Amino acid sequence: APVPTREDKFSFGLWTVGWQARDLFGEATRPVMAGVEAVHKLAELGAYGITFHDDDLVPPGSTSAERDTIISEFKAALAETGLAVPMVTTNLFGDPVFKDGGFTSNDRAVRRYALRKVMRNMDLAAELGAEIYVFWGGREGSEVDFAKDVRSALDRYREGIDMLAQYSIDKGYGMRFAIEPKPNEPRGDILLPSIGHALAFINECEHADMIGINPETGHEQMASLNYTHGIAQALWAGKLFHIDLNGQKGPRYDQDMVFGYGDLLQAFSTVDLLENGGPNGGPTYDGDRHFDYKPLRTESIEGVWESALANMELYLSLKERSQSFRADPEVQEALEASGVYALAEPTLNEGETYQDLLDDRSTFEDYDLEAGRTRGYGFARIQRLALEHLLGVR
Ligand code: GLT
Ligand code: MN
Ligand code: MN
Ligand code: MN
Repeated sequence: APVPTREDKFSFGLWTVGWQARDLFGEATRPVMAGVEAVHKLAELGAYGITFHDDDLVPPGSTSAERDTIISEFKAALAETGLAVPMVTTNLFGDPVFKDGGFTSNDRAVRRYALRKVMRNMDLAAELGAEIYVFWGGREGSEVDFAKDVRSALDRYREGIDMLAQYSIDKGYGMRFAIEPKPNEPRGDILLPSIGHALAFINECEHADMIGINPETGHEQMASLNYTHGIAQALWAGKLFHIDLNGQKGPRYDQDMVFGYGDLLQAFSTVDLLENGGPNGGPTYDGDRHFDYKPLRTESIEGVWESALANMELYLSLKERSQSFRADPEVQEALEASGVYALAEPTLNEGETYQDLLDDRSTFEDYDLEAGRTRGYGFARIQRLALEHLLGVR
């Protein structure tokens, strides 16, 4: 299998490899992992970066002296290994105080506390050189429709994001924000449930230019949405600021499996898009390839590192397969024959007006409708070739 290196820009949340596997039905099956241990082991496996929530790194309730010690040891480990901190985020979901949300809690004092918690952690993020700050509003939502005024909640959400954006600007942090959508869990319904909702929300923000999204594979797939299509639209809008890769088997609870374990074919098209930018090229994603997964609860620490490696290896394998797919002359010919490249051609000629179109009898009056109706597109061939490349049987 291909060996991950720093240049591949893989990163992991401290909460992923550090997950103690406490779930809804059972206690933790693994001990606490210190940030320093994660840094060393991830660097050893070939990762580029580590990310964290404030509370992953510094356990809630720590004194400020303890906090300082943890941070300085963490920094020393980063310096020793060369691991980067490309992204940082806030835990606005674990503490019972956030049971009705952070920025959108019905309780104003909670909302003000949430903003302070973020600002404090943004200071640390800036100190560690993080350029991306993620907002996953897992508790922003409701179970009871009548108990949450969604329009006011969105006003408060925007107010919070706008204020924090101003904070980053005034402090000279130069951060870019990335909002992470999720349809449900832990709330019955979460605000900004999909990529599309998040993109529409961003357009209403004051500093929209510095706000993008952090879409997670499984979160879109929980809603039966096509993740590759979603990130393609985010790229198209210039909003793919960060990414959470993992695996999910269709619409069920958030599984957070290793990348590729779930809809492998879609993982293939995702990697193809991220690495090749689509058939006609175009802008693609150049940030860290961040894995947000949970090592299986059945595993001891060996299984944790096994699964961390699996994420990176699978990504690299799919990258190789996507390169062979794109380089295959038969694939190129099939894409050509199917009009995949030709879709990049504007529908109207340069300078052509609707009047010109109306005057062009070949487009309607003389159009060979029957030919359009009966033609085949040849997508079946592309489907077969893609599968063959994915399986490595070509
Ligand atoms: C939490 C969530 C993830 C988010 C993390 C960032 S926390 O684990 O399920 O999808 O990316 O807050
Ligand atoms: Mn998830
Ligand atoms: Mn998660
Ligand atoms: Mn995530």
